Amino acid sequence: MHFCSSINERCLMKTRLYQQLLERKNKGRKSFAVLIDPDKVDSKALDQLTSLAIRASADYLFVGGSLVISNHLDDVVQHIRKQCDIPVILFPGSPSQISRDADGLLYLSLISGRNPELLIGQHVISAAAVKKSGLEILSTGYMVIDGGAPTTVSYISNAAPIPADKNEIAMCTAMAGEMLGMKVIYMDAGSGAKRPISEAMIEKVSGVIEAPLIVGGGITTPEKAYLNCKAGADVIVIGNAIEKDPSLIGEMSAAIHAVPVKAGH
Ligand code: 1GP
Repeated sequence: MHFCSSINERCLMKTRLYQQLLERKNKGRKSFAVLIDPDKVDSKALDQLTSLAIRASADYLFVGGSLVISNHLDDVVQHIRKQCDIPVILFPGSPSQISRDADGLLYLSLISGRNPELLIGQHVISAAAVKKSGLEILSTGYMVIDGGAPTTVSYISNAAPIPADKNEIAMCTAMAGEMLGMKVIYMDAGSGAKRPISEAMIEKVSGVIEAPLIVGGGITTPEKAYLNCKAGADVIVIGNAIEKDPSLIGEMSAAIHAVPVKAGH
């Protein structure tokens, strides 16, 4: 009894990030999320990334990776918090990747796969800890799309990705996720994908859902980021390209924010 009530006290459902995502979507304002993999940054690299993200007016910092071998997720999140007030959203590869110092958590269910562990199993195991964290929980229909080569996520998830040209499967998967109550849909070609998701698929999927649509995986140029947004992506996530060349943060952000907002806003 005591266990349940202490969890509930901590967790008066927060919705600030979700409301902001919805508001931006309604206005047609596109957002840029810089993905930081805790395994790939030391404090110097982190300082550089955060100062570039501040200068470029990046909207979100996503933190996470498929593996997270190192044990310094909390340190990374706390370090970012000291440097800037850009919202930090966890993008976990496993239930152990939780830090209370973040603002929110993409609570991922791998709806493109048929691995029950990643649809619901691990969620049950970690539910009490996640709820107790006090983080804003963004229930996310996570769809992995074939990016032309096996990526860490496709290997680790042990689930087949949606074929890159099967727009109908992607549409129906996203619709089903939304009808099941997921608040956001994330289409991911996987980190470092050879082929990012096509504009045709993004357009089709965004046309059949009202939930904010996050798109990432293999986006390496500002042009591609811009076209993805024009096709209907609401949030663009970029990790690999920025790891290789952090100065791209400015150009990516400018391209994403250059997409015209809807008339009247
Ligand atoms: C991966 O969507 C993210 O899960 C970002 O991919 O690292 O290829 O930018 P990249």
